Amino acid sequence: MTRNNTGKEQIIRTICNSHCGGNCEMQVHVKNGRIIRIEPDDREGRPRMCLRGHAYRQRVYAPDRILYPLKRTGPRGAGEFSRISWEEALDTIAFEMKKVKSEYGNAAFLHFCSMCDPHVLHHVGAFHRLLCKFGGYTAPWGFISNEAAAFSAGATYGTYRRYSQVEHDSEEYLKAKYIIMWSWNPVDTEQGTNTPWHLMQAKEKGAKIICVDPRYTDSAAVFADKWIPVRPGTDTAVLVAMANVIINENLHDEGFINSYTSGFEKYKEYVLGSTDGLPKTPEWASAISGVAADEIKEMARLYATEKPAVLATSIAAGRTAFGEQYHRAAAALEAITGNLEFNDWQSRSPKGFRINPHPTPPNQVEQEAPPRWNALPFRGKSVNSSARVNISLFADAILKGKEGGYPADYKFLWLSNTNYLNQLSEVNKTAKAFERLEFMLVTEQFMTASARYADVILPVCTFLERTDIMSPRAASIFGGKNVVGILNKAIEPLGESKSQLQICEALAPKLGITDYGNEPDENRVREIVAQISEEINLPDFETLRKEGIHIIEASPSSDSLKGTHSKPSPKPFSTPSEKIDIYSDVLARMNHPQIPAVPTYIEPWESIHDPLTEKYPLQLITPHIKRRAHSQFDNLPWLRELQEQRLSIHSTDAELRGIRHGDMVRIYNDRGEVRIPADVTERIMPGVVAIPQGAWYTPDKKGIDYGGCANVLTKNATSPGGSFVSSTALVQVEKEDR
Ligand SMILES: Nc1nc2c(c(=O)[nH]1)N[C@H]1C(S)=C(S)[C@@H](COP(=O)(O)OP(=O)(O)OC[C@H]3O[C@@H](n4cnc5c(=O)[nH]c(N)nc54)[C@H](O)[C@@H]3O)O[C@H]1N2
Ligand SMILES: Nc1nc2c(c(=O)[nH]1)N[C@H]1C(S)=C(S)[C@@H](COP(=O)(O)OP(=O)(O)OC[C@H]3O[C@@H](n4cnc5c(=O)[nH]c(N)nc54)[C@H](O)[C@@H]3O)O[C@H]1N2
Ligand SMILES: [Mo]
Repeated sequence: MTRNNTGKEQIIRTICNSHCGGNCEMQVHVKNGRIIRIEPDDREGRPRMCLRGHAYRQRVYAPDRILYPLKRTGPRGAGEFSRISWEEALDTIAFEMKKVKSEYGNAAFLHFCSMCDPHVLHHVGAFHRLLCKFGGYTAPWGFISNEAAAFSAGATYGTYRRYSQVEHDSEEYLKAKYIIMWSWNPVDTEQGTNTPWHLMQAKEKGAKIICVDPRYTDSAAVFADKWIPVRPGTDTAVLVAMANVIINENLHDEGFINSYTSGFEKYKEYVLGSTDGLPKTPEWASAISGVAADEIKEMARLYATEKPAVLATSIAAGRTAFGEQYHRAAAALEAITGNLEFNDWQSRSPKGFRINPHPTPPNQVEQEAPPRWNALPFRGKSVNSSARVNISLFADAILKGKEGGYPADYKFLWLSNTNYLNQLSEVNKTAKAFERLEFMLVTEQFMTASARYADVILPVCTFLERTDIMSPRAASIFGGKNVVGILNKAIEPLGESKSQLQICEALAPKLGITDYGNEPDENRVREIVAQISEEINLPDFETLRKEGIHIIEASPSSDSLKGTHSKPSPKPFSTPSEKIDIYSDVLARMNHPQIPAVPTYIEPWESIHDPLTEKYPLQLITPHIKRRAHSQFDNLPWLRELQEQRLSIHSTDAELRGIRHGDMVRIYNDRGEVRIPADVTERIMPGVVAIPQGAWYTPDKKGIDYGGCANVLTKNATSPGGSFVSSTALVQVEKEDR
């Protein structure tokens, strides 16, 4: 695995995990220190890397890659920078950090690190350790992707591990007679690399597949027997009405309910309307959601009787106004029909394989703070700390600080592996927040919308230019088995770019930290392998690094939980009742009208009944797109060629506005304006429009975005449980008047 310049071609194995739901083995062909080709793994049953993985070579050698430290020379956001030395960059950062620390204290530092290449060495842990050694910082809480699902799983099962109900094993799909794909489009939106393959096998074996989505997605086209369009944000009503049909027709599974759930009677009262006088009938849900009552009845009956049935509810519908209710209602439906598999979800968690590469002191900023009001007891103490800021509200926190009820005034922002100006809601508001900061540091590979606001940008290398380890984790692609993998370095870092860990190692002494350490990546990875080997059987390091992803065959805790619809071990749930809490005491104690104890439909803000519809009559959703991982890869010509950034709009809505296929349109609301071409189609329901999330915010002088960044239009608000809300926004669309 040594790198040389002898002109011989070498194949180096690594794992691509660039912030999608995949983990794909890569064979990187290197000649004379340059990547000449990237191929997928070709072994039977192994994950096949996608178009983005194939195009990674273009990303590494992109002409717009940032290869040197940069200092801002123009106003924030203008993108005017000049090259500086590492020495100057580190001195500047250290000076500003010390100043902010002495003037405002450590809580004034905000640091965020997202999920790209989320491995052990070059990820959040490296920054966290540095900042904790520096006296602490304000960290975020809340998963951007799925906080609603995590909140629901916490309340319902007492764990946040089974946070998404697409986390089913391939075996479950292969056995299923009936599969509901709800808010789930795995053909485009990666959720486990081999998932579409397993779904195809399920279909070939005769499973009936239904797709519930406002869009007729590629997944609906390929897999589904039926597409059921639903109004965004109204899924809970449909799920509750399905429970109504099931209970009224006595199709629920009494045995399962009695053995494994708690609070069914209270849910039944809500569903049948005995408490509020409003039975949650299919007709009731139909008026809310646009789904025909007969469709709801049929889905309910088939789901309750065509067993085994899988309700695969993905997380986009959870990123709506009251998203946690959608996940709670889905979990309740699964439980009352006994369609819940237990075979995997404890073994899924690689518990016990705690990697502790470096001792890290506690984060002083969080030490004394009490838990936040909506903390769930099953989450870690630091995640529950009221000193943290909800990730989606960080711009609001910068703008309002202590006066606005936040725990501190925020002065210094460090973004690593994230592009939050582009990726969190209300770009124009976030831009204002960035302008207020005393100092902003961004560690990046590209001049993103966020990086344009930085005072200093540090160049980060790609995962192909560093060594790392994928720590033991469960992967649905391997039937829930735990896996471990080595990410081998294929080439030297380009230009003066450095890895995340190298950056922290270089900055530490400038901050007066003498014990951060400084060691080659490979040594650290060897140490970690040795550490894991104490707990589980692993091949030696050299074998492991040649292998790519290593499947850990025997999983210590899985034996007792194997089998088809096997019953769980006596008390697998850490809820107060030690059962599946359909009624949750923990939620009841929060005593908040919008966090009810049983799953409840709550009308979203900016719904079709909002008076705002007079100005902005269309509901905007912002799905993920195949050719990008969020904002990543948007700048690569190979991928741009494949899919244009367009607004999907139904032909009747387009006709009403004189819009023809391909016309440039204005999409706007009070928060901003985007202009991109229209895709006039019948593959989206009337009244709903879609902009694929992640396109690079590219404003003109008036602030009109021609890049197609959906978050110019989304609202900066969280659900009561803390979910990022990216699919609850009203807009108007009209033809661009040139
Ligand atoms: N190619 C690619 N794959 C990715 C990513 C990527 O950026 N690109 N991102 C990865 C990450 S980090 C995440 S979190 C996951 C996200 O995974 P998801 O959240 O599942 O992905 P989305 O594409 O946003 O949404 C899935 C489907 O939900 C539909 N939908 C939107 N709103 C609603 C609603 O209110 N109700 C219903 N029923 N359906 C709705 C959309 O039309 C879409 O077809 O994807 C991962 N995979
Ligand atoms: N409207 C709307 N907005 C959304 C969503 C939505 O559905 N709708 N989805 C949300 C979701 S689920 C998520 S998870 C967030 C994602 O939000 P982000 O995490 O901000 O999105 P990315 O585009 O992945 O940004 C990663 C950035 O890190 C840089 N980077 C720096 N170092 C590295 C590195 O070592 N490796 C890699 N690969 N990149 C590095 C990349 O160049 C890139 O600019 O977006 C959210 N935003
Ligand atoms: Mo995500």
